[in-house]
Amino acid sequence: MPLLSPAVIRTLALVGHGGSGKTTLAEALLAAAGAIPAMGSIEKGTTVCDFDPLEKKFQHSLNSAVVHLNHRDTRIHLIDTPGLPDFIGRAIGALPAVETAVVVVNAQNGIEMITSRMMQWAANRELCRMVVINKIDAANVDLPGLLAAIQATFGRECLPINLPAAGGTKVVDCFFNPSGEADFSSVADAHQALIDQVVEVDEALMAKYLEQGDISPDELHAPFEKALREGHLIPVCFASARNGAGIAEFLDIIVKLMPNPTEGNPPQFLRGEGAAATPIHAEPDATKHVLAHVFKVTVDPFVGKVGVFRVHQGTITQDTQLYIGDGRKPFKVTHPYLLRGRDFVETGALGPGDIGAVSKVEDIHFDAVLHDSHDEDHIHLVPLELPVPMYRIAIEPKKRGDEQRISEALHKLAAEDPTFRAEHTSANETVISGLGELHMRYILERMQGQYHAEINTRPPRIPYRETVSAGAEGHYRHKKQTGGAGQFGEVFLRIEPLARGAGFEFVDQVKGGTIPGQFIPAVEKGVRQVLEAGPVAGYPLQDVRVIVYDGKHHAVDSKEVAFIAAGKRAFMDAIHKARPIILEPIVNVEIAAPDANMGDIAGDISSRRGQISGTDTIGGGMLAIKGHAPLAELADYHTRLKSITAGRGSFSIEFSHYETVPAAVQAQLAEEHARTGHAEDD
Ligand SMILES: Nc1nc2c(ncn2[C@@H]2O[C@H](COP(=O)(O)OP(=O)(O)OP(=O)(O)O)[C@@H](O)[C@H]2O)c(=O)[nH]1
Ligand SMILES: [Mg+2]
Repeated sequence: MPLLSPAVIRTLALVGHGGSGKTTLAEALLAAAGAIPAMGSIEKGTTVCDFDPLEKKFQHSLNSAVVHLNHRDTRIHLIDTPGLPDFIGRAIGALPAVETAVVVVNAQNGIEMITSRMMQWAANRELCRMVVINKIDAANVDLPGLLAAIQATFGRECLPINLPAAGGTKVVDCFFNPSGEADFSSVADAHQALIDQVVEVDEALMAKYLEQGDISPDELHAPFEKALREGHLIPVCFASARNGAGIAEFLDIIVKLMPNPTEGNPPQFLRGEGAAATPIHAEPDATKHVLAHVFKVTVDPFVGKVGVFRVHQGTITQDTQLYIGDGRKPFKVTHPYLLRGRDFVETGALGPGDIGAVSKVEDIHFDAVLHDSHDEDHIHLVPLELPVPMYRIAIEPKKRGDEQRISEALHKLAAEDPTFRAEHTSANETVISGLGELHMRYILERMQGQYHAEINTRPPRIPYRETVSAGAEGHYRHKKQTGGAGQFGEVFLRIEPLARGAGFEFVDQVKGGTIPGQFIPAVEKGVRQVLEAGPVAGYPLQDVRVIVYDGKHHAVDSKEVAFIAAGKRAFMDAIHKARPIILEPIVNVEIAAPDANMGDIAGDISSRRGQISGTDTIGGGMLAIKGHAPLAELADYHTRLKSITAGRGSFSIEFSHYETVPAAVQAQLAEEHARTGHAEDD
């Protein structure tokens, strides 16, 4: 395949709520364009885009899938994205790869949570947008009502570009057609409304229009693109992926009206970091240096690591050497591929606007910039607004010896998924986090199915700490006489509480060598052993100062071990007298939720020993609610918020500070430790 001009390339992402029919729509478009002999179905697990075994099992897309098809000498790259909230990171991740976001709305369900979110995310990235109302064949749909709701919610710029006709079995064009019969509304009115909207972005054309009364579609092309770019026009079209209504028409709209790579808003890249970063724009020019952005990475057991990218500038051929971000070592492309679901189609060249893939490149990662000149480094995309993974579970291998395999699997899964994280926590466990229960189930199934890692899960431990709330004296004399050589060391120390977050201080105030200088490190070592597990419930001790001020030694029997033991015991002696307490992490919580749920959310947070500190309106009837609460009280918050807000709420937390736990909690933690802690000591 020779290099195509950007003028004959279109890139679109199908986005929208789960079950709206995106994958089926992609299937219908592939079939209508002759790219596949016949449509597969979700129910049979035979679609091009949901090729993963887990997608077939869940009957939902779990990752973005790329297909290309040809229509009227134009190459269309389509990205089918997941609509389930748990997998939304992969849909957001795909937005920088396209000129147009096609928001698919389920005619049966109307506007849903992800519909609104995607309209907003796409607008934030300045993408051209269009709406497809799918499932117009289904029973009990109110299409005029839905169109009105879309206009009321997303603005008057949402204008029908075709209308259902013949009882929803076909659609009639309203842009090129000045008149015709539709099931509702009027083709003539819709035509008029589109022209009025488009000419508004071009004063000269507006004047001509007012004078002549009509304008040819050719003259409207440039202002149409401008209106799309400016968000002044969001075309709405109707379709049924099931009975084929509006599918051929949708292909024509894509080719004739949707922006090619020179007509959209190019994504913003930055050169450099932080405040010093300067914005740069890629130019869709095949002769310039290569600039491509990796928006999807998969690790396939057969083809290895695959990086899927959008070319924004320059040309990639089999001979191109590409650098990954700031990396110094280029790789040779060798096989540039176009994609069709799971199939790789080798191609001669990928130019601006193309979406392609390379395989077996170890260092490639999500959000990487690929370029072909080593002075073009430090370029990255303006960061994506990805949801922060908040659903956390702790994992451990079922079998000893599997640790390495699990750690490798986690690493590979994290490279694929920007909303999945794995960390080793300060409570000394491996915690994985994602966007919800389904997301975690998917990860665990992959761990087991693909990486043969058998694991147990449980709720993550809370990283409690211990400290003291008063000063106290401590003393210990370590004396042992067993057979020949003895052990002797004696330590006097004093402890003082420090401010929250101050950590630990060790002060040597020994005068006159009562503890010889060479043994002070041993005393400190003994003291530090206690820090690892405090006396109340075995949590690390912090915010305490230890001042060693006196002791005794013996010319022959004083040894390092003796002072380690004495330091440790003297410190423990002091802590018991210094009213030890348990501290718990307090986190800042930010919740996005519908206005109407404010009362329930505030009540729920206060029942969790938390507090709301303020709210901001964020549009779309949503509030940003800020507050704080103990981390320990938020273990099931994900589920709770989901039920309070009927799935519309989301939240994020970040560590704020440590505070003393209530006495009842302290007693309970101490009791649990007494019960289980000793088992570990044996
Ligand atoms: N009646 C009718 N059903 C449809 C149509 N399009 C899709 N469906 C059905 O709707 C269900 C969901 O379709 P999908 O294509 O999986 O929806 P999706 O938007 O890809 O869903 P996610 O992958 O979860 O985001 C399936 O059972 C389809 O058969 C349509 O035009 N009419
Ligand atoms: Mg799908």
